[in-house]
Formats: sequence, C-alpha cells, structure tokens
Amino acid sequence: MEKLETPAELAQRAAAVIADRTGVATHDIALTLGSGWAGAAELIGETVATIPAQEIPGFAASAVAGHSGSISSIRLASGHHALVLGARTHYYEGKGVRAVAHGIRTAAACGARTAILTNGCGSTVAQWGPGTVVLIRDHINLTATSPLEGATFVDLTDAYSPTLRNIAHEIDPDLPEGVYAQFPGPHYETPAEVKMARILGADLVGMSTTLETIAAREAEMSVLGLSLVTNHAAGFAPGNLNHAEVLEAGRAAGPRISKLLAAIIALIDEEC
Ligand code: 8IG
Repeated sequence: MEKLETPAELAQRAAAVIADRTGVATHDIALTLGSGWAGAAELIGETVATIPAQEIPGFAASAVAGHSGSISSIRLASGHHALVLGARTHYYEGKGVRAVAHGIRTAAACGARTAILTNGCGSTVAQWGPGTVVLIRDHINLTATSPLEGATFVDLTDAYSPTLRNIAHEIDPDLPEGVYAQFPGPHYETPAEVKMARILGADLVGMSTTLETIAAREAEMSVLGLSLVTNHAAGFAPGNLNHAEVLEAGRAAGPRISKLLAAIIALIDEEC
C-alpha cells in the first residue's frame, strides 16, 4: 500500500511551490490577517507575488466573507520576506485540524521563525469595546482538540512570546494584554457560555488562533497574537450580535490597526 503523506510532507510540498512561484527561497515572518487586519499587508512592504490559495498544495479557497483566499510574499524594508496567509482555514469549516494548521506549517517550511496571528473577537471586559486592540498573553483552547498528532508534548508556557510582546509595547506602551479563548463556532456563544469563559479567565472570545499557535510552537516559531475587539461578547452588552456589525467594526478600525501592526512588524524585523 502507498504510504500516506504526513502534514509535514504536505507543508514541504506547499513550501516548494511557494518558493518557486515567488522566487523567494526563504520567508522570515508568517502573517495571518484576521477580521479588520487585512490593510496591514499593503503597509509593510512591496508585494513580490500573490498566489491563489487553491494553486498551493493543501490550501482551498476561503468561504468566509471578508477573508481573502490568497497567499502573498512581501519584501520588508530590511530585505526579509513576510508570507501573508490570506487563506486561513477555521476549525468551524469542518475540514479538520490538519487544514487549520497547514498555513502555519507551510510558513515554517518556508523558513519562517516568527508567526504573527491576528483576529477579530468578542470581549468580556467592559472597558474593551469595539476597536480595542489587545495583545494575546495566553490562551484557553475550548475546541477540545489539538493540531498535534501522537506523542508530541509541546510546551505552551510562553506560547505568546514575551519578547515579541515587549517589542509591541515599544510601539504602543498602552496596548492591553489579555487571555483569548477559542470556541469551536461557527455560532457565537450564548450569554451563559461567555459568562463561563469569563469565569475561566478569558478576556476575549473567538474562533481561531489557539490551534494555529499550538502548531507554530510545535514548529518552534515565536508567536505574536493580536486581537481586534469587534464586539462585546454575547450578554456583555445590550443587543444582539451579527456578522455584518463585526465586519463594520473591522472596517472602521482597519486603517488605525493596520498602521499599528505595520510598525510592530518593522520593529520585530529589526530586532529579531
Ligand atoms: I469578530 O463574540 C468575533 N469573533 N466566538 N465570539 C466568538 N467569535 C467571535 C466573536 C465573538 N466576535
């Protein structure tokens, strides 16, 4: 019987296609741009190449409105390269944890030692309303699964690099830090579930990031996590949640947070 391809082998195959199509042998930083963050790509440097995701092994076009389905190589001022993963697979798409981790594994196979993961999320902190940017200090993985397979005992003590958080604070000393909880989604939480997450220590609730962080740590990448609060989580403010409002909050904050992220990336690229 033919031997099945491992996730690492698939990532290697994807990385080879990216190196070939971009002409960039090694990428340095992986960048995943969640709701509201897409504008940063244009600010960090020159786009060398953009490849439709479905042309790279293991990737499929994104189904979510507001999420683009391509992978770009961007040359930073230093001459280093960022790989922008505009084709995040969310756990709720039901394609399995291998699909969720594939982008990060591919970036690692491309040479990236740093992963910058961004998202839009709900807040359980009254003072952190829509438009607030929060540095992820730690996470709670409520998906009841892992992207790792077998006896892979990865340490997550400092999953969100203290060094990278310090660099972000050099750009904006007032950036708050919080704990991000990933729910499986795709439904938003009930008020009772948000209350539970709050009691467990979650400041932010969302549907991404924790599984990608685990995969990045397996690959020994340093992780910076940044959340944009687009809404108070269910039950933490009057009224209901809808995806259009979430997208609108992302649009409104877009230019400001893209500039912030570009400045953070420039400093990380200088110091790391
Ligand atoms: I944007 O309130 C965004 N994503 N789980 N809850 C969850 N995910 C989110 C939310 C939210 N807002």
